[in-house]
Amino acid sequence: MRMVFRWFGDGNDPVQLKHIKQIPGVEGIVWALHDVPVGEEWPMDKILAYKRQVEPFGLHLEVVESVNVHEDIKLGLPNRDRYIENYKKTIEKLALVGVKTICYNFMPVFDWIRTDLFKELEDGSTALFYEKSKVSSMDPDELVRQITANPDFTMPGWEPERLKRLAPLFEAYRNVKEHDLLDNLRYFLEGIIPTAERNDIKMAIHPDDPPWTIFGLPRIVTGQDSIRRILSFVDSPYNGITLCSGSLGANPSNDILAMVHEFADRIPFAHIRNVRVYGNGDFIETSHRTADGTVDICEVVRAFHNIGFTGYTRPDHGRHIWDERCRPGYGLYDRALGIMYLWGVWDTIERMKRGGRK
Ligand code: DNO
Repeated sequence: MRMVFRWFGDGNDPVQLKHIKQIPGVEGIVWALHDVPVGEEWPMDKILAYKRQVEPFGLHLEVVESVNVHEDIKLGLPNRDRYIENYKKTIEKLALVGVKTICYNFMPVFDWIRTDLFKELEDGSTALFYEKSKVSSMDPDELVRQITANPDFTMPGWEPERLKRLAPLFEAYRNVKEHDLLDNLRYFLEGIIPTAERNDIKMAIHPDDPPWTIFGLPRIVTGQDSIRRILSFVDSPYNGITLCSGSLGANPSNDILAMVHEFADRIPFAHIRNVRVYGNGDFIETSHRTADGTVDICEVVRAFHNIGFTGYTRPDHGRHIWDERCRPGYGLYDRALGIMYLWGVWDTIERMKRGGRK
């Protein structure tokens, strides 16, 4: 298990590299050029500038999250070939600075969604929360009407830029069904995986978050069967997944341990965090501790240990604790605590396997 930590870059993230460096066992950051518009080729000078900034701290840049996929690719529009070419060029450039894994997602229109970014937990900390009925009761047409009529309309986790394009995007997806989206993902993978292979970069698709259909939009990375299908589209170790215990764990019928075992040689990257799922389908992101949530983090770590996992791991999200002001879900303190929990479990398993010796 190689521990890494997501960092959004100077000016974008109050967390500092010198503090990340002090978390035990963290060897690199998970990064992206957040200011490059989706679909465009990443400029080499910006990639190199990022590298120059991070490397003095002794942290590597081997994991990128995310090189986002243009909607024209997801929609299968004629323009997609141009965007796929740009994607390939970005892969080639990232290889030049030592990137080994690229995390991406294939969710239409939205990335992750929550209904409250600062929901209070019993201990006074706050965390990302999803109220299922709030989202499922929202009719997509009504949503688009509200957004069009009210430029200030927003929901947590939605960037204003994305919202501006929302109405036309919803329209574009009106006739796109799950099998279309799958076909478009297959086309994308057939286009990029040979480049990833040549450049020794493992592609790691992130599960949909939450892992079910929202606002009538198709979602295709939701559980074991769908992941198996996607991995079969291009049968190469370079076509892999980001196994995210929190995203998949929001649906308690997902068997995360079975997935770790089944997809063992196709997981270049793991996001390990806990989530507490309520009976009505709502969920909140708790501390990493097994006792605090629905996902058995000890067993997840044990499963990774059992498969001899040598991929990258990040603690994913954390709560907001100790009055920290940070990006929602991405504070320093709780993610650092999460890392120590993960190491604690990992090191204990390791020691037990060696018969108690250091
Ligand atoms: C949430 C993250 C996701 C993830 C992308 C991967 O904080 O786990 O935004 O980065 O879906 O492309």
